[in-house]
Amino acid sequence: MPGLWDQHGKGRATGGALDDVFGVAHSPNLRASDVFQSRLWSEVDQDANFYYSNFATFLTNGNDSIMDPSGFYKAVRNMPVMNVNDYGEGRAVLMNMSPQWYNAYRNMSWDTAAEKRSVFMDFVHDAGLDRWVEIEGAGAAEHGYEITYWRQDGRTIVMVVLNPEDLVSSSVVGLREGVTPITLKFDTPVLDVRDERAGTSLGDGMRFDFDWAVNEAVVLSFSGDPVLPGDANFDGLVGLADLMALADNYGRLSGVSWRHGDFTDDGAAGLADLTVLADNYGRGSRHNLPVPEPACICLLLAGAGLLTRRRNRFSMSKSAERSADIA
Ligand SMILES: [Ca+2]
Repeated sequence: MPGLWDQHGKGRATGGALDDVFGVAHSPNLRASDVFQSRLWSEVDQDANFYYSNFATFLTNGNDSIMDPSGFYKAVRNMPVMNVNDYGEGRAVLMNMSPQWYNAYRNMSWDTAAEKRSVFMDFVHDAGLDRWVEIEGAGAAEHGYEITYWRQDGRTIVMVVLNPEDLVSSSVVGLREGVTPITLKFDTPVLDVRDERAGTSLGDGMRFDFDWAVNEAVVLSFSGDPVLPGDANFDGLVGLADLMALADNYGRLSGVSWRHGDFTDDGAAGLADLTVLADNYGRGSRHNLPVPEPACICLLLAGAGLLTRRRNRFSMSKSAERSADIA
């Protein structure tokens, strides 16, 4: 639960609020000497070390930070870098990555906050994982927010939090405050969305607007999982009905929605959308599909054939013509 943790337990006589969840113990008597050297607020002497060329020298020059056996530098020396704790019916994983933020600064220098985030996200993407929800156009605020989710009783619950420290002003003490209008954008539609804080229904869609009090969390939920790419009619399958929806709108350059076959969210229906559908054709409950998977390509070719016939009646886009040529 990023952003919810009193990270050093300083505000509570009994330690961190989630210590029992993570199976660790924050000391309420933490002193500067327990965090690297003597500079509690900054953890390392940034002024003395900023021009060092890599994070290893940055974290050790003029400091006495120690490296965990995993290779990560430790901020709080009596805390583990990582701890896995069975809790209730689940498993809580502590990742104490605070010093790694300085690694990002080493790599990215004075570039924008969003670019600094790429120091982490590039590895995530390389591992084959892509975000399915993000704050659209967050800009410089991007590095500070986290989105997490879990599933419960057939619904997916999504929580958006901000790194609560005030990193904008010269002081890092206290919570960042204010209300920021944001748009949460999903890669594919989500259905029966509820704002769990306001208790209001938000319907179906890919974008949802919130006035986010940044020292609180945005909490929403939706039914099941996000809609499959290419599932135009929201029935949990990617099949012939979806191909027909796209075929009926193929070549339209504006005003096209997901249900019309715009799977790339650009307002048009064309070859890129057909590619998304082809890549996902047959996903869902396979035994319910009208045809076995080997017929998939034939169906797509038949769909392209429909498009060719439509060309005689409507002005088609170049991408549609290309598709017909390929077919
Ligand atoms: Ca479908």
